Amino acid sequence: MFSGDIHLGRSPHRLAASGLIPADYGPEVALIRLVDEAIARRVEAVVLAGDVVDEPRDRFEAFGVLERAARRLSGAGIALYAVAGNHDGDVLPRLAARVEGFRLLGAGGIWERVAVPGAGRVSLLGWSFPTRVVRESPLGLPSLAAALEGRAEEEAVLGVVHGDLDAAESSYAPLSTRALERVPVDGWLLGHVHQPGALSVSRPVGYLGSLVGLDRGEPGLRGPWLVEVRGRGRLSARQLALGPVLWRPLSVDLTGVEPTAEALGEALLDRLVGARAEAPPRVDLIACSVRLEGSPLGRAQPGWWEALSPERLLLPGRPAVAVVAVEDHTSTRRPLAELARIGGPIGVLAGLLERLEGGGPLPEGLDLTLGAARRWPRQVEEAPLPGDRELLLEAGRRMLDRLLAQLEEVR
Ligand SMILES: [Mn+2]
Repeated sequence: MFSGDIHLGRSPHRLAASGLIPADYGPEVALIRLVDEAIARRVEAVVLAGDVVDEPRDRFEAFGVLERAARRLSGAGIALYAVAGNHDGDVLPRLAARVEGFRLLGAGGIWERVAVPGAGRVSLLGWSFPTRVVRESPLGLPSLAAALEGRAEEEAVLGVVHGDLDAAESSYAPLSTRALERVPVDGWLLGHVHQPGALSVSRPVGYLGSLVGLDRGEPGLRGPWLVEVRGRGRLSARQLALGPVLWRPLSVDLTGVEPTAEALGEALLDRLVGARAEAPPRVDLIACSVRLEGSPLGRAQPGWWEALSPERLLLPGRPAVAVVAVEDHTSTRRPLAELARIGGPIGVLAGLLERLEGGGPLPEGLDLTLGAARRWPRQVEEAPLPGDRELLLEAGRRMLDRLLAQLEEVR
């Protein structure tokens, strides 16, 4: 059983505003579930693909959690392996030395191959971050070929490494898909990016994803991957949706709805009940990021929905459903062409948006600003952002609505 980034020590703290206890839905709970499942399924090994620990200051919590996990697994005859990532390049090797039964692969940045006990002819090929920053691809290291020497003809090898796929300039162990594919192994299971890749293929090369979504930037199902090896080149991988919280975007169309807290409450309740009905069985909480869309009746003041406070937007039950964020993307939906004829700032902006919507070129000089916006803040490095055009259109639409509201106020 394989897990991507766990980030022990991090907490989905946003849930506190909903009156929930964040730790109930965090990495520790997710890891306990993984161990339960590994024992129930009698797997041979549990393998963690780096960023097991969020920060060195989290060593105390991580030590306790990993010690317990290792003890339970070894009691069931299951081996526990890990590679270190950019977050825990310093701390994980030290913890591995302290925790009995916790085996670090590729310590010190030197590739290593180990046979998995009890798994027939299956071995793991791993590499660990020796420091928190690695600018060269670990696939260029001479220890890679050395680690593969002496491999038996019928031996299946699974590669496990933490790194940045197809990002040559990355400071976090850049790895190219092509170079990974050239290594004669049966698959690569990677840590780093929190969005899981498509690994349910005969020769998987991609990210395992976070073990549990840590914030709303990680929507969708999360959990460990069950990898079965029936022989060389005969692999199957499937994800087990064990994450206690499911972060999900939820759009609510307010077209034709009065812009009052009352009417919004009703529309929201409908959608939350619907989201609960679609929940997978092991999810305890659905944390929704609501996006208000459409054209409500009449003119609403910016922020009118704030009358609904987060601690009231919680549907208890199993799973519980919480609204953790609301973004107002409702629009006047007056045709841009009509607004463009108004003149002044509204006309200029509407004209620009019209050209953008029509597929026209992005305005010059904006690429630098957008580049900066993408690199900052660090917390979103692992979450996908919308495209440049979409970002601009969203911001422009919002600005246009504000300008129109101001115009109305003046009148
Ligand atoms: Mn990472």
